[in-house]
Amino acid sequence: FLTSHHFLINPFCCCDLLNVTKITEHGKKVRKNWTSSWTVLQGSTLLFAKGQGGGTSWFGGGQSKPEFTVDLRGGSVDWASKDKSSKKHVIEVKTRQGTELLIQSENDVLINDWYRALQDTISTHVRT
Ligand code: I3S
Repeated sequence: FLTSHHFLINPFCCCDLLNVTKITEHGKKVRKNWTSSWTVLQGSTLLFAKGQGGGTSWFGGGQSKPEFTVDLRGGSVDWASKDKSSKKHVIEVKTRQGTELLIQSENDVLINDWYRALQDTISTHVRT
């Protein structure tokens, strides 16, 4: 759901509440800060919007501007190694811009779907 200048998250799209943290920004390590974020994949862009507790208010509130977006083109996606996090089901996303993110959910079916979707996106957009 796009306007000319901003990505907006359509409340009726399929997005999932996932645990997300940056671990590296512009190639520099940053302190982990796990937050619960609505996560959406739009084309080759991954968008995150802050989760608001119950979710009902968020859905009732119309569109929400994303907290941050990540361009997946030229990036990579992998399962995070044990030293990156003690949590289960952690995906590590690396962008060409030098950002590294961890994405996690306790729901292994959900996280496997996300892993596949991210892999597909990266391989589809690899040459663009
Ligand atoms: O990789 P780390 O530093 O062990 O990550 C843990 C910390 O960020 C911790 O917060 P503080 O050390 O800032 O209090 C978090 O609460 C943990 O969740 C982090 O580790 P996991 O293994 O959950 O990603």
